[in-house]
Amino acid sequence: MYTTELQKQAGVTTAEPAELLAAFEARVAADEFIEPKDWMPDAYRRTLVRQMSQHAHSEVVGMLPEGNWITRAPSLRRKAVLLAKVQDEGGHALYLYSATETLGTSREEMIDALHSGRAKYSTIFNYPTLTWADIGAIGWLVDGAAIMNQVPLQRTSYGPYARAMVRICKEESFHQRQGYEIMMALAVGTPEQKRMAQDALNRWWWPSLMMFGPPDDNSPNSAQSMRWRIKRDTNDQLRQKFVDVTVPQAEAIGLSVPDPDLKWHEDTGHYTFGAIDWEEFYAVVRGEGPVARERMQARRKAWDDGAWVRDAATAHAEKRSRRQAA
Ligand code: FAQ
Repeated sequence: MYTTELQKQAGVTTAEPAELLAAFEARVAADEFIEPKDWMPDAYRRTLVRQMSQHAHSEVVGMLPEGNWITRAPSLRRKAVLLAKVQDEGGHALYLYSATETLGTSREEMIDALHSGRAKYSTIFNYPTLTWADIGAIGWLVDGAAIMNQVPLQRTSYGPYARAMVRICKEESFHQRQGYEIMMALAVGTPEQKRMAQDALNRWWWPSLMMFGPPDDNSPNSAQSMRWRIKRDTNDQLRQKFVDVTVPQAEAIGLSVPDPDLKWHEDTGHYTFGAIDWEEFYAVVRGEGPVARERMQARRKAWDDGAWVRDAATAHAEKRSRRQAA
């Protein structure tokens, strides 16, 4: 009764009641949301904690490359917009950490996994931001890729994750537009500004395509995550959509995508594109990205510097609950 074919397929290692598993699978297949107090297989919970916490870490580490440019934004308007965007990313991390906590993993455990190098975050944030045009490229391409991946996650099977995504997607869409607007302004600026915009596109294009993860035939988690409707599209499907949408945007502002093999196919309505350097991707995943060490040092320092705030908040909460009890 306990070890069934269904359990094996689901990657369930501990004995879990077949009836519960079948009811869970049926709910997922009927597109019902699974909620925190509902029964779920251990492997489903683990997969969610892995993906959601990595997603949260990406948001928080993702504040660093852009935060670096707040003091150097070229005008007050640009500074205010960038400040708001970076704060939004911090907010996204908070919704995602909170949603992950509903699965029984504390924020401290997640942060510890990030700081000790056990947890991943998106490879894209291990590349440096060299010029102001990089801020445009990040908004346009990185937030653009993030939206492509996150719009389907509004229908992911875990309720708290799906609901967090609704607000995140609204904000990401503003981020994408502000980035594209920076690129538009540079593209019609001086020859030097246009060169900067093209240089940023050249450096961020391929890492943005890598954000979607390894190709489907080399993506160990995809099949199960698709079956459980945690992921609604595969890595390659989303990457293709991103290329199809983004190439015309580059053309519209007179920039060229740095891929000599890029080709439009009228019959399929899709582009084909050149080979992605997966060696580079795996090296960055292993922590060998150009600024990976710097990123982790900055996160650890922020955590240590914030210790007094956490201590003060805990002391305040204790004082309040003692007062309420009295
Ligand atoms: N970087 O089997 P799969 C943003 C890992 S948010 C690093 O295909 P899965 C907002 C993967 O974890 C950007 N590692 O894995 C923003 C797995 O390792 P594991 C983040 C990667 O989970 C914008 C292994 O490779 N978005 O940008 C990457 O089914 C601007 C095998 O891969 C999300 O996290 C990568 N790029 O699919 C903020 C969205 N790709 O864990 C600031 C939610 C793969 O087994 C500024 N996540 N790996 O040890 C997802 O949709 C999925 O987790 C994927 C990967 C698609 C990222």
